[in-house]
Amino acid sequence: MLIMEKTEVVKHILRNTNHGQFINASGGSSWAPSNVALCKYWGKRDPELNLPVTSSLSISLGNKGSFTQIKQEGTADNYFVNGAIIDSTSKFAQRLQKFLDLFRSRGTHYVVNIETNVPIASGFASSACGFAALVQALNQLYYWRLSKKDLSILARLGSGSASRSVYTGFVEWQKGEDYNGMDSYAIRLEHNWPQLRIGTLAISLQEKPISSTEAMQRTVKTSSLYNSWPKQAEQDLANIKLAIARKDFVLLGQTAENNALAMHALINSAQPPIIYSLPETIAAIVRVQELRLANLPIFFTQDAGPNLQLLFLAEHEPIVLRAFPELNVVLPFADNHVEQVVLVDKNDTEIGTCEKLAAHIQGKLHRAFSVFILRKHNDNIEVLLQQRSANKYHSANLWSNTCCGHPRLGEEIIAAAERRLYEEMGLNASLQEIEQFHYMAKFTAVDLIENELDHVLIGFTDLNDFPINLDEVQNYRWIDLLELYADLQQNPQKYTIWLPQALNLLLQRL
Ligand code: 2P0
Repeated sequence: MLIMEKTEVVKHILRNTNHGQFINASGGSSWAPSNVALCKYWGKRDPELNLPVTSSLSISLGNKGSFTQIKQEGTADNYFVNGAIIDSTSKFAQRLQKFLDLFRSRGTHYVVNIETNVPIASGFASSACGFAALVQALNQLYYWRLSKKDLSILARLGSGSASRSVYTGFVEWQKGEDYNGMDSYAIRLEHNWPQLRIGTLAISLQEKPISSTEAMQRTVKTSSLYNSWPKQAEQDLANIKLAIARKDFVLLGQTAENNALAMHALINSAQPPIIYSLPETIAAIVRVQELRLANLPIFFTQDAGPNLQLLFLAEHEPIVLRAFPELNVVLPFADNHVEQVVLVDKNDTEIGTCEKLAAHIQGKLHRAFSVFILRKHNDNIEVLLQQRSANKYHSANLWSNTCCGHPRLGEEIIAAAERRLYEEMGLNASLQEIEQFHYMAKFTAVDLIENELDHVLIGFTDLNDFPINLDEVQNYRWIDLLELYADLQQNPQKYTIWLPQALNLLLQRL
């Protein structure tokens, strides 16, 4: 059998790139999503090049992934994960160093900064997004200008599943036949499925006792069931592709779940056996089955670890979140800047993001803003109120301050408030922040919890007519501030629950 080394593959891929002659002084950087396989990769026909026995198919995990920056500098490699330096003798550092050895010229070193929101080595596929982001960052650092196909091949040399993380959405990693793996790379399937939701259920974030690489090898060598796997994987792949093309959620979920269970049966039957599930994993699987018996279309998949990924549709998200209150919801096809809120601590320090509906069901403290547009009228100050549309997910039809909303990740509060004011009220105005307050409320009718650090902003206008967005706002009116204060005491049911607190802050500042 012909054997090819990683170095030869790298040489082949980089043959037309002038590798090493041009280096971007400011470094290279890239983001890549994590992915979860619906039809799993389990078993290598070539462990050196991570060539798989079967093709696999994954879906990217929304905004879960890694952002990697790389620079060529210094007298030794230095790696940082989320700001903390990594011990150079750790397994993680050694794996990274060995991979970078494929690209460095003699005597050169790298500083690598990895920002990730994916736990490392616990079956949430950190190596997938890690290696994909790294090769894309190297592509920038060295001006390679490689195709996605070549980047997928290079990422595969780091970790098999990384070949799929150079794309978002549904991705198929075609196993290929060649001994050198030049035909073993991922392609993106052109189907979108915006209603699809994935919920990551973290059972344990401890480092797993046996790496997937090792478990995979042991399974192939010792499991008496392994012979049946290639056929099953091929059939599952065909069914999943069919399900995606037809948007047949039950076929997709059922096939993905069966595929994961079959993979775990192989792993369990290795010698000595490997069991990734914990008691809590099994309890969650039983819960999924119970929900399904109660006619909820929900399925799970499980990678080489104890954690589960739940598959469901947007319309069932509220029920699923109530059954699994700690679920982290991922939207593989949505614009994650729009669909996420920024989670904060009591001091308004960012601690992460969360899908908007999930944050309101789980009651997670997040950043919000409330805008008051004011004008002087006959020596009094008036405020522009909006009446929320009948379609709003909470506090529908109630009167409130001029506009409210949530900043997107990385968006300044003032910019977010000015954007939202225009989107809701059709009004362009410069705003300034005056104060912030914490407010928590339960909306029992819709079973949602508001837990917000609310920034109060003010602005002024001379306008009288506003081209309101009827999806958000059904009406508006000017009212004298003190008259509003009095009416809030008399008719609180007409107004949103946060308005009194926000108004009090405003009155103290005027
Ligand atoms: C997958 N997994 O398809 C399968 C299913 C875990 C379970 O690919 O040895 O880190 O680096 O190629 O990619 C995890 O294994 O393994 C994995 P290597 P990798 O997502």
